[in-house]
Amino acid sequence: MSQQAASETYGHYIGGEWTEGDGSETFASVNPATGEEIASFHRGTEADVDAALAAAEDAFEEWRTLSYIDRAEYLWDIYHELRERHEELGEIVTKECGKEISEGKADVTEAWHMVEWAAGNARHPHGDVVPSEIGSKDAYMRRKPRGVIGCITPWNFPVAIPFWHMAIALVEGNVVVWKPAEQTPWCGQIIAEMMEDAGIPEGVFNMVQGFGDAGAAITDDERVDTVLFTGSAEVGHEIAGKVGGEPGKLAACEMGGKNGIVITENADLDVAVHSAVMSSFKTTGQRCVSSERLIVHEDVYDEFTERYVEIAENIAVGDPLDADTFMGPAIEESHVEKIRRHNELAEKEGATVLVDRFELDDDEIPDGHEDGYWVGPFVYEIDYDPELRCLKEECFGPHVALIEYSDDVERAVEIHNDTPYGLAGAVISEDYRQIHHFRDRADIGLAYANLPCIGAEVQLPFGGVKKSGNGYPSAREAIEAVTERTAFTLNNSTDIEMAQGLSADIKTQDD
Ligand code: UN1
Repeated sequence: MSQQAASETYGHYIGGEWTEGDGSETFASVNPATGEEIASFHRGTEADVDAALAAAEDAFEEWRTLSYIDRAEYLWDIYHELRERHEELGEIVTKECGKEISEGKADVTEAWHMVEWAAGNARHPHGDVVPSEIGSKDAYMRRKPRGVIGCITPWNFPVAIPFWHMAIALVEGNVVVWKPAEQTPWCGQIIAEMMEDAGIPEGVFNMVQGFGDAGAAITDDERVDTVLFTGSAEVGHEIAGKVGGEPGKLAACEMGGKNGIVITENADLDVAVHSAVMSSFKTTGQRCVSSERLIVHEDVYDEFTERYVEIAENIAVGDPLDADTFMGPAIEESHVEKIRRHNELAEKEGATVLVDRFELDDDEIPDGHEDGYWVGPFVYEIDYDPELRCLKEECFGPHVALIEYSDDVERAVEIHNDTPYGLAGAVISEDYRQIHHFRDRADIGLAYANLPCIGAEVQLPFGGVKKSGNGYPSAREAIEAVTERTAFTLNNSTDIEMAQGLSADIKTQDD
């Protein structure tokens, strides 16, 4: 499928074949900036997932016997295609999920970075040579693929995150059954076409389009060895809970955050305002790393607030295909309603609203985009109180609390850590001691200093603590979730000699 979506209804990719699947229902991909339908897709059923898992299982034996480097060759083709089609695919991302065009293109760039990392890593060492207590023994840590990997990916990075999961899983010798987000099936279709174009052997990669029921059919099936999930905390915890009860099965879940930025009395306020605006409003606040809490020292609070509010009042919300836009629409109508509920909750809990552009004026909505899912910034100040739900619950929108603090950075970090989440955060300060305190004591997986808390590069571990994730961050560490380690020991002698001083003498009754 090219950039011109066609009128046919697209299907699933199972066992190397395109299929309409077993169900009769279809669903549409909708452009959130216009409300227009882009294309129609068959909705996957349990039977479709069953067929995909069977195809994957059949393909595993042959795929795992290829060398790492041969498997990576398929991925290099995809790497080149992603680069060659950068502009076109960036526009598709923007049309399907509403991120402004530089973000649409960055999504594709992040995808090829991950493919490059995973395919390049095929030529890097994959285990360790480990010393033995016994001179005649060689000990190694070796890896082998786990088998069938179920991948469930979100709409907000519809090209990048599928490759976070699948590039690594495939190069490591696993087979994949993938369900793209129901909001971004067009990106799913294109990625599946790329896998087909690259000649990935049949059954090694399978895609089932659909909703949560298809996702649950993947995660619940005993043929799945690892579930890789990126998405909402509700779904992620359900998956982690269920899979945790199944011996031998693993779930690596990356979920949301209630991310905070600490702006100390020693902050450079240009850096602070720039970082905060980027963190709260890029992607219309719909990154799992977006910041919804700004924790600002009383000495700089008034100046920071004035400058931040001035930008929030004027930030360009509009057509995401227009290069002058900073914020596109929300993903769907129900998400606009969710953002409304969070804004209302903050007001109910005593917030002083400083910017309320939730309902944009008619003249702010570009022509022809009246049916888009528009929201603007909502900024409020509120006194810190550990009981406040608005400071703890993730909105996933341009919904930002300003919290003033006194005292030292220790106090700011205490407030910062008072959420059930722990994904990303930043400190803005010119004082290295404050920076290091934040680095060491903020309960998060991704910590930044004098930067926005978004925009991680793929070669870093990406993942959170507490409610944000269960410890299998992307890139190198994701390999842990899709491989088994074997401790392999070889005796080079004909004598058997044991470690720990354990006797190897066999004694009989005659001794
Ligand atoms: C997400 O927020 O859902 O760090 C993923 C970033 C991106 C990935 C974000 N590289 O902002």
